[in-house]
Amino acid sequence: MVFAILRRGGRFTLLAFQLVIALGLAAPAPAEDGYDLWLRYAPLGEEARAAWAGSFEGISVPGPASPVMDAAAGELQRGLRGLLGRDIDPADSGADLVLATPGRLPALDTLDLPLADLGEEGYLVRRVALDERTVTLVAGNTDRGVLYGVFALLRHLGTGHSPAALDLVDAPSVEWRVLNHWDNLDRSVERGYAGQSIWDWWRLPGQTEQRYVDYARANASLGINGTVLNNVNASALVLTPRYLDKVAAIADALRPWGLRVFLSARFSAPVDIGGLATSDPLDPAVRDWWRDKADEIYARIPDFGGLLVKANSEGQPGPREHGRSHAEGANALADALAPHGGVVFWRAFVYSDTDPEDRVRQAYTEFKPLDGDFADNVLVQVKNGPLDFQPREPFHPLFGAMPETPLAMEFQVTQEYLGFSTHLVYLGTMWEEVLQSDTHREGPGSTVAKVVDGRLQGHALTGMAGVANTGMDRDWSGHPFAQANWYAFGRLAWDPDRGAADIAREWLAQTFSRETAFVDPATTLMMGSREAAVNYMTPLGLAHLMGTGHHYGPAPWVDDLGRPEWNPYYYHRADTEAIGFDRTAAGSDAVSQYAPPLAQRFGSLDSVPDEMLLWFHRLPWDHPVGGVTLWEALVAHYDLGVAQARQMQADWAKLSRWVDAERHARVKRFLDIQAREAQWWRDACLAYFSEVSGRPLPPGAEPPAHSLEHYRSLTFPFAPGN
Ligand code: GCW
Repeated sequence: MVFAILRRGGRFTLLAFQLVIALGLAAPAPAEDGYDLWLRYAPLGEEARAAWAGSFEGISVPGPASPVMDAAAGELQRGLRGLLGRDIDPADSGADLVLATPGRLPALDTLDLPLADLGEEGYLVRRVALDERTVTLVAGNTDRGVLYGVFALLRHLGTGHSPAALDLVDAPSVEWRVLNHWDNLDRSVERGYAGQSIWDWWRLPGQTEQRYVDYARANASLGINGTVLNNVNASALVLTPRYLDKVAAIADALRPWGLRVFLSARFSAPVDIGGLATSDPLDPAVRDWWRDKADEIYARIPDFGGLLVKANSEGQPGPREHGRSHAEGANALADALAPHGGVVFWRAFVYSDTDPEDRVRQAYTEFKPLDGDFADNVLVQVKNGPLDFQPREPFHPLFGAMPETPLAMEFQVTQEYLGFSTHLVYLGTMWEEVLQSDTHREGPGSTVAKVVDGRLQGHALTGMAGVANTGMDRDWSGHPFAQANWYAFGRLAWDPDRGAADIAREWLAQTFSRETAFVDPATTLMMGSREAAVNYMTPLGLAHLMGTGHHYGPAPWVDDLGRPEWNPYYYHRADTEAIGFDRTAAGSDAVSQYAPPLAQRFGSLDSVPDEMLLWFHRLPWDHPVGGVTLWEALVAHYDLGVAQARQMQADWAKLSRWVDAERHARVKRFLDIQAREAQWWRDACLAYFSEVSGRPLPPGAEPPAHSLEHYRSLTFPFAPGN
């Protein structure tokens, strides 16, 4: 009964609350399905509401109507309605909440505001005196700046901050903050674990969905300003007129939220859909074709962002077939986009299927000599590590090593190698670790973050890309906590120096509950989750032990595939003597691709961090690690990973009173799967390493639940995302 009243809200809510408190019960949160993400705008408590009483009586937007300002004002009304429980009037004048740019409200110039430092997308939210009244001003130099300011204001309230602290001034450090969808035109999603693609290509352009708008709102709330709609393993069809009409319809839906559309381009498109005999980037007909194509795109989408290209990688066509370099390939497209202000993101994720060089060295070998050869509107997009989105890798050695070229960061939000959307793995910590790594390229303190945001080497064109984890699942990302990775990506793209813990707290407060008694332990749970996954999957610098193709579960034994680097065995090389990949000068010498202080640190057994040990070194099983043998240390790490996964179950169980029953139960079931799979990972890997090393498990260690044959026999047809 009490619950029914609560759900109905309105006047009975207070009464019901009092009743609940009187009875000493905790009020259960109403059922939620996760669709609203972190934009739930759950009601503030009475005290917090009271603190905001007298503010926000009406919204005024001086100047002409615009889609972005309409979006901003509408979101503000929606948010304040949820948070404060009252409807805020849209009013032309007399309102105490003013959304403005200097162009819209010339009086701003008299207020001595730091607008000059805010660029096109920065914002300022502050109490100011205007026309002899005190108002809350949300200002930017453009409507988009104001939109981001509105979301900052709502975040301020939504995370429980007080009016006294309301002075928000911020601008993005990175110019292009972009999601990459690996979504195919048939709505399958490569490495997608949250259902079909949200882009309903078949029904477009006639039918656009509310989901597109809600997707754009979510991105805008984080400051994400671009989205690449289709997979980098691209079909050239997306560049045909029929599909460009569909793309234009999506662009129209996203535009009011400051989100610009990009496409992945297949390098051979001039042949595939253009009827040309070649796609040689230096061929004049090919260059004309790309120019015409750009004109055709911009005629439909005047603010089109540009093109993303995966070339000469994993079977994709590229300039190499024509004897041209990646720079020559990128520049052909860049020249076509330049007159329209478009950019090219050219991926550095290349490794050849004919090259015997250590796979993790190949991108650097190929791209480093091209520094300075790329056109001004090209960003080279580099994955965070030199292999492929592993639970842990060192940062990619290209960061800092191409001073003449803007390098965009590519993170993978979707959890291809991290338990799909079944495991709770907060990636904020991983990304913080990468961004705060010191490249030492321009002396100490030359962090990857400073390379990416252009500070270190003086680039204005900058970018960060995140491979999206969205799909048609009601909660967008498949796992309630997978939403946190989308959130963290957006916040780090805006400011690569933000801390992962802060971001986790912010997300938790808006997504579940603002109570410290919830946020503190839940933050601890999130912050430890990635290390847990490293421990139960690939500890001590191991990598790529996942099942081939689908990347689900352990398969370190695979060693019989056509190409060496397709095999997990390639990465660990375990035998009776030793385990690990020798990347020192005595081995593949991948260490030499890092700046000298790091090459030395990683290359020497005295200084290499344990987390990177077997990434850089091949070592005998008895090698001492922290007072025990390497074999014992490996077993201990796997055991720790399992213990950590179990601890997450226990910790989450304690938080039920703060979370609605639906989402709490869903997370619980996922954590149960995760704990079982952690055990599976541990057992399968230890069974295998025990056999190849010829070493029994150390005394006291729990024997694997099954034989190695059992683990080897498991197959996973229809694993998602493959
Ligand atoms: O991580 C690997 C994936 C491929 C992906 C590729 C890439 C889109 O296994 O599915 O292809 O990287 O980043 O291009």
